[in-house]
Amino acid sequence: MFERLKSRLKGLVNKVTTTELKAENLRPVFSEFKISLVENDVAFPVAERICDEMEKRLDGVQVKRLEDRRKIVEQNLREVLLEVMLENDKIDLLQAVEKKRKKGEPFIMVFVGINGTGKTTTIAKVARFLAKKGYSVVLACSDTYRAGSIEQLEEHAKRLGIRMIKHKYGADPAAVAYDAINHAKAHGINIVLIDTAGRMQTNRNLMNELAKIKRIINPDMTILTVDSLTGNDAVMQAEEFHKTVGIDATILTKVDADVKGGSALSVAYVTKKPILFVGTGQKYEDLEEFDPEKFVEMILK
Ligand SMILES: Nc1nc2c(ncn2[C@@H]2O[C@H](COP(=O)(O)OP(=O)(O)O)[C@@H](O)[C@H]2O)c(=O)[nH]1
Ligand SMILES: [Mg+2]
Repeated sequence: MFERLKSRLKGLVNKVTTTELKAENLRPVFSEFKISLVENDVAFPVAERICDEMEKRLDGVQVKRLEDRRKIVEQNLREVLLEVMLENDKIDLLQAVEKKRKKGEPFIMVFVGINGTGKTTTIAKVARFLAKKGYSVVLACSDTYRAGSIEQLEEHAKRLGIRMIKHKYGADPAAVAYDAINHAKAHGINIVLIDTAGRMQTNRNLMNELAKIKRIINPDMTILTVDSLTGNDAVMQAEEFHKTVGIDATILTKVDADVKGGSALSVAYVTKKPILFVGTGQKYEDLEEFDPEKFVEMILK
């Protein structure tokens, strides 16, 4: 996972450690590093911010011993990366769910994103995660568009032993969600997870439709799933979905296959919204809570 980003960061630390810490010597090193970040899916403004900040911090620092210098470089890099990752509010999902439960209301989550990013799979994973925490869950198949979508979600629901609310193909997605919410209210179910049809962030009509669905349902949390393998496009999707529909958090999928790693750094930065989970495989248990501190430690190791 993220091998290339890790190796570029290591290369940078080695190079800077043997460079005199003066702006004119640091500049070419960081300008090369900036390019290598962008090549590994780090969005340009994020790469620029990291490099500018590092240059500013290291310029004029006087340390003789190589080992001390390495420590200073590493420590600054750790801090700068964390700053980039923490430019957003943290979300405590379980606390938010608990708050609604105490009020006797279901917690409503709607999942959005383009086709194939892993919405449906992720919903099944999140359903299992929440069920394991002791909450009751109902699924809503508001993807009434894509052939096979109802059967796909239904299969997950069966395997997980939870209810799914569905209408026919072509039905109004908001009506399905509405039914699921009423079902949850009537049966005291804690959480409603709503699947939606995938759409391209560039399709105005479909994006507006999603904004409309959201207004009708009024969810507690809107989650965007982005496929980390799509690199810079993942960042564009995040920006556009956030602008048109409004999202509260993202889930980055397929990080198990992502050798680059930059999208994790960038998606949170451009949306200013946290990454809630990362998807690490195709099985239900392949879902990890995302922790920016641990992520930074991992890429610097
Ligand atoms: N390796 C890997 N594959 C995933 C992950 N999440 C989803 N997938 C796969 O991505 C494909 C598309 O997933 P799906 O949930 O149907 O996407 P949707 O169109 O957004 O609903 C499926 O083959 C999933 O098994 C993940 O975290 N890792
Ligand atoms: Mg789907």
